[in-house]
Amino acid sequence: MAEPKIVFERPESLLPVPTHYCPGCPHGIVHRLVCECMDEMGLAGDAVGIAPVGCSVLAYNYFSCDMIEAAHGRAPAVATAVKRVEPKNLVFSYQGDGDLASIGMAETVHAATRGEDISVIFINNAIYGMTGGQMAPTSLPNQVTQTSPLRA
Ligand SMILES: Cc1ncc(C[n+]2csc(CCOP(=O)(O)OP(=O)(O)O)c2C)c(N)n1
Repeated sequence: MAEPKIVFERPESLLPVPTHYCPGCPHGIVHRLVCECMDEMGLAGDAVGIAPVGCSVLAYNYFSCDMIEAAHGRAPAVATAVKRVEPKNLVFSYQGDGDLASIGMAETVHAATRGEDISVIFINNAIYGMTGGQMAPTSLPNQVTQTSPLRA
């Protein structure tokens, strides 16, 4: 009889620990996708990730590569510094929309304008998740959130 073919495995660079995310949260799925890419490209040993403030603040517990925690919204600035010191490393930030597009918009826009050679993983769930679902700059017109409960 033919050996069963394995079609679903945990990526090597995704640590084998349970996450703290709520059921159905996309952070775990995106962690997996990032790790699949790092594995495919053979870059996990040379990667440095920057974790944000937000629900994925503990992302450093799940990636097997080196990780640094940044203050709220400041991940692109930290990533810029790491990349300039270690240009051969893959340097990526992992940020929610509150972190990236609200408090950290200046760092995001300026890193992009400077053309920094970093990767930014942007997780847009259209609200501030960690603090309870408040309206974010990315919330959609008429979106009901904890701080905008009435539709216009
Ligand atoms: C300087 C500062 N301001 C505000 C907060 C409160 N705070 C913590 S997480 C967060 C929003 C995070 O939302 P988002 O980046 O969209 O990530 P999510 O939790 O939805 O994954 C805020 C406002 C903080 N920790 N530090």
